[in-house]
Amino acid sequence: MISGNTAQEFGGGIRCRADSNLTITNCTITENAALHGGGVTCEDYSSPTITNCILWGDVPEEVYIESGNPAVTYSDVQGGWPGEGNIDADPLFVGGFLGDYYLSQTAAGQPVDSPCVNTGSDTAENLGLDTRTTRTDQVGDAGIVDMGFHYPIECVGDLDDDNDTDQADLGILLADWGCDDPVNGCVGDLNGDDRTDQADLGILLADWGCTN
Ligand SMILES: [Ca+2]
Ligand SMILES: [Ca+2]
Ligand SMILES: [Ca+2]
Ligand SMILES: [Ca+2]
Repeated sequence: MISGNTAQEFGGGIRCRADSNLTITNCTITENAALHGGGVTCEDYSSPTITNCILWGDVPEEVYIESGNPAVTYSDVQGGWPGEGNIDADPLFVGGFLGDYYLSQTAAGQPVDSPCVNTGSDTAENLGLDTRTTRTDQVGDAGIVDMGFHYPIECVGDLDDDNDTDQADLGILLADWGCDDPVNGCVGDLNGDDRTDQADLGILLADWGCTN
């Protein structure tokens, strides 16, 4: 996940220099900015291999070539890029448990499917990404791999960060019951509204027994 970076001159997200032939796989490169190549810049005969990536919303463009020949396939590139499996379509990011760049999917409750779902180069299992997710409901990637970054799957009720949702987490929530603190937040708050109440208890109980 490469986002929110800026560079004064070249390569807001990634700057490839000095014959760099790096491999960039299942990355989301978005909202980066530079004078040239907000997403990726290729200089000094650099030819990165970019696969299953999303390059979207970088300023002023996604890929800038000073010299080199990037091999881009099975990727979503704003403005388009030649290569097998490439698309040029809004990836339809949605916010979720761990960040802002999950992919919209009807199976997870959003109204439409992102064009980046099931459009990668291989199966999620073969790439080791079936244990990670692009879905806001944290169901692991299945079938053909989705383009872009995959978030880790975490227990949403895990308040003490020991990778499970159990009595210890319930104890923390109940000890914080009634907290309402928009300034400092509440340790038992699971839905981000700076209160610890029935809504959070519901989330925790729905996640009861989760381990990862
Ligand atoms: Ca998939
Ligand atoms: Ca826990
Ligand atoms: Ca525990
Ligand atoms: Ca809450």
